[in-house]
Amino acid sequence: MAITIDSARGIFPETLSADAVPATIARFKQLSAEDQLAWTWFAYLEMGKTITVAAPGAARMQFAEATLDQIRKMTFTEQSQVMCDLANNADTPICRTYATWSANIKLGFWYQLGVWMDQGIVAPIPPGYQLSANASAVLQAVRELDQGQQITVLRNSVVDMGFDPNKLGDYTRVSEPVVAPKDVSQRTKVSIEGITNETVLSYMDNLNANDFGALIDLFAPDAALQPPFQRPIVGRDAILRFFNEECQNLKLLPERGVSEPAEEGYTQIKVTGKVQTPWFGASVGMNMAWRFLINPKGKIFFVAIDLLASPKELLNLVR
Ligand code: ECH
Ligand code: GLY
Ligand code: GLY
Ligand code: GLY
Repeated sequence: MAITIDSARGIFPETLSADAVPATIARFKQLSAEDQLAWTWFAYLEMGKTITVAAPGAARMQFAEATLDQIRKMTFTEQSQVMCDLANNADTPICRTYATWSANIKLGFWYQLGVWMDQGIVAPIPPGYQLSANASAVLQAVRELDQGQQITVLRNSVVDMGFDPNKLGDYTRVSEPVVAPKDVSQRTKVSIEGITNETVLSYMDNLNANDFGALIDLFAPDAALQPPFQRPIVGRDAILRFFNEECQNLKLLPERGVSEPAEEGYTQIKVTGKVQTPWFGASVGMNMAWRFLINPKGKIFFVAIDLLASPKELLNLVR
C-alpha cells in the first residue's frame, strides 16, 4: 500500500491527544455571544491568578492599532456590540479586518481590550453578570483541564472569532514581521533519549532558533505538517508560511522518543516532551508529541504535533 498523507496521519495510533480541548470549544460555541465574552473574561481572570501572560510586543500591536483606536473612541454600547459581533462571526468591517490577522495579532488585540476593560476604557462585563447554567458548566469543565489545555482553549476560541476568512475571497494576510534567526552563538542543541535521527534533531534545533529557512529544507516537497486539532498543512510553501506567521519564539523541549522502520524504506519516529509559547514562557509547559514519518532520503514526509491528554502520555511510546 502506497504511503499517503492520509495514511501517515495514522502512525502511532495509541497517542492520546487532549480531546477535551475541541470538546470544550464546541460547548463554548453553543453559548450566546454575551455569555462567551463573560465566560472568557472569567476564565482569563482565573488563569491570571496562577500564570502571567506576556504583553504583546510593539511589532505585533501596530497592525491592530487602527482598529483598537477606533474601538477606544466608541461608546460602551458600541464597544459591546463590536465584541459581540466578533463572537458571533458577524459580517462587519471590523470582523473582516480581524479575519485577516494572524493568531498572534488576534491575541494581542484581545489582550489590549482586556487591559482597557480593566481600566474602564472599554465596556466591562456588566458587574454582577450571571453566567447561564451552560456557561457555568463549561467554566467548570475548563477548570479541570491542565494549563496547557486551558491556554489552548482560550487561543483557539479567539482565533475562531470574527468573519470567516474562507468567505473573504482574495485578501492579504496580516502577520507580524519575521524575526531574524538566532545567532549561531545563541543556539542550543536538544538531546532526545532514544533518538539519534539527524532530521528530527535538526527540526527541533532549527525551530528553536527561528531558522525557518534551514527548517523547511528538512521537508520533502510534498510534505505535510499537522498542527494540534487542525487539518494537515500541505506542501513546503504553505508550511514555510505557517512557520513564518505562527511559529516564532516557540521553545521545544523534547524529552524522549522511539524510532522504527516503516513501509517502503520510510522511518517512523515519535517524540514526546514539552513546548512553551512566548505568551506564557516557562510558566506553562504543554505536554506534546511529535509523530514524524521520514522518507528514504531522510526528509520529513509528515509530522503531526499533538497536545497530549495527560502527562502520563509523555511516557507512551507504544508503536
Ligand atoms: C477578554 C474578555 C473578552 C473576550 C476575550 C478576552 C481576551 C482573551 C485573551 C486570551 C489570551 C490567550 C492567549 C493564549 C495563548 C496560547 C498559546 C498556545 C500556543 C501553542 C503553541 C504550540 C506550538 C506547537 C508547534 C510545534 C511544532 O513543532 C510545529 C509548529 C507548532 C478576557 C478581554 C477574548 C487575551 C495569549 C496554546 C502548541 C511544537 C504546531 C506551532
Ligand atoms: N495550536 C498550535 C498552533 O497552531 O499554533
Ligand atoms: N505563540 C506561538 C503560537 O501560538 O503559535
Ligand atoms: N509576548 C507574547 C509573544 O511574544 O508572543
